[in-house]
Amino acid sequence: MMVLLTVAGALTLASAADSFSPAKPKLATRDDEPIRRWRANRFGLFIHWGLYAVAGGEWRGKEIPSAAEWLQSSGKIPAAEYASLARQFNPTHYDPAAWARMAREMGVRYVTITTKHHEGFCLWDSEFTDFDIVATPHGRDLLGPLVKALTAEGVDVHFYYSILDWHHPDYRSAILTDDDRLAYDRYFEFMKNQLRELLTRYPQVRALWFDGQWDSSYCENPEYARRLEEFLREIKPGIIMNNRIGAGLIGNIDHDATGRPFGDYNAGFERLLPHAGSVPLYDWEAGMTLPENQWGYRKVWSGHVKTAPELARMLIQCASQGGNFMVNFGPKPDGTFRDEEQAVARGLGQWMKQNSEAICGTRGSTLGKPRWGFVTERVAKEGSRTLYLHVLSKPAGKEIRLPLTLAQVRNCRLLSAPNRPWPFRADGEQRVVIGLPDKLDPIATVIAVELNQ
Ligand code: FHN
Repeated sequence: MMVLLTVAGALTLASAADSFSPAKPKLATRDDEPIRRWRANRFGLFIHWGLYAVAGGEWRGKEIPSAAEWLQSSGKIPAAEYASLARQFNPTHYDPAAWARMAREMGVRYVTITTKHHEGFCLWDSEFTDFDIVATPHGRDLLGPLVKALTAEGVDVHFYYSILDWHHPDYRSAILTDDDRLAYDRYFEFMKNQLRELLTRYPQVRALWFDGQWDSSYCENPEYARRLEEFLREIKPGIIMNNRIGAGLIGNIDHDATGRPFGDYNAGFERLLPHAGSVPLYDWEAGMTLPENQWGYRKVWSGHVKTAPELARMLIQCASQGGNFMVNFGPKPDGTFRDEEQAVARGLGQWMKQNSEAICGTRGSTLGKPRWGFVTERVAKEGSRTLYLHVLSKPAGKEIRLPLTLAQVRNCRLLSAPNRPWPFRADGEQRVVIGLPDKLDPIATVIAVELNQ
C-alpha cells in the first residue's frame, strides 16, 4: 500500500505539465458552439450503405477485388447494368431504432451515414433523381427514420455525400470541352439541390462529410468548392464540413487564392492515424475500417480484421492527440450488421461504459506520449483539470511517474472503481508516483488524476 505524502512548498507545476493547451487546435478554422460539440463528441460510427451491399463484392458469381463499394468501377460494370441492383435492394430487417440503440451502447456520439456514395444511389426519396430508394422493393426513405431514432438516443447525425457520381449523366470527371462545362454546371446544380434537400428535410443533421473530390472537374476548378461551401453555410449557418469539400488533396486543409481555408477540419486520416505524440494543427478526424480496405458490405473478408481492443486503442490515441475517431460498419443488404461488427460494437461499448469520461469531452494531452500509453485531459467549466492516464502496458517498476508535484494533485481514482480514491505518493525527486492494479484492462486501465487549481 502506498503512503500519501504531502510536500510542503512544492507548488509549481513541473515543466511538461504547465502548458495546458487550449482545446482548440492551433490553426482551427473556427471555435463556435457547433465545432466545440463536434470536438467533444470524439467518437463516431461511419456507415457505408448502398446498392454495393446487395452485390457484396461479387458480380455475376465472380469476386471483384478492391473495396466493395467500388464494385461498379472495379468490375467495369456499365451504369445501367449496375443500376439493376436497385430492384434487389430490400432491407426487410432494417430496424433504425435497433441501429440507434447499438450506436448509443457502443459509446459513439455521432453517426456519419452515406446518403449517396460514388455509385450515385440515394438512400432517401430525392426530388432530383429516380435513382433512389423509391426504385427499390423497400420503396421508402431509409434516412428519416434513422435520423429520428439516433436523435432520440442522443446520438448526433452527420451526412456523407459523394461529389463523384458514376450514375448521373451530367457528371464529368474532367472538363475538356464547352459541352463538358455545361454538363458539369448542370451536375453542380443537381448537387446543390440535393444538399439543400438533405439539410432542409433533416434539420437535425449537424455535419456534412464530403468525398470523391479528386476528379479534375472539381479539384482543378476550386470555384465550385468555394461556391458550394458558401451556399451550404447560407442554408444552414453552423453546419460543419470536412476539408474534402475543398478542391485539394486529402490530408490537408487547402486554402483558396486569398488564403481562406476550405471546410472546417481535416478528414484526411483515412485508415491511418497521425504519428503518435504529434499534435495536428487543425481539427481532425480519422476513419477506420475493420478489414483492410472495405467500407461497404463484402460477403467474404480476407486478411486481418481489427478487434474491439485494437480499435479502442486507436480511439484512445486519437483522443490523446485532440482528434475524432470513426469506426466504419458496412451493413448487409437486409439491414442487419455482420457478426464481426456486432462484436466490435459490444466490445467498444463495454470499455466505453466505464471509460467514456476519459474520451468524450476531453482534449489532447499536454504531457506528450508516455511509453506506457496515452493521456487525455478534461477542463471543467469551473476550471478544474483532470488528467486521464490510459495505461496500455506496465512500465518497468510497475509504477507511473508524472511530471507533477504532490501539491498539484488533489486525488486519483480508477475509472473501473470510481468510488474509492486510488493512492499516490512522491518519489525522491518529489514527482508524483502512482502504482498500478495487478491486472490491467486488456484495452486500457484508466486512472483519473484530478489536479488542484
Ligand atoms: O472512395 C472512398 C471510399 O469508398 C470510402 O468512402 C472512403 C471513406 O473515407 N472515402 C473514399 C476514399 O478516400
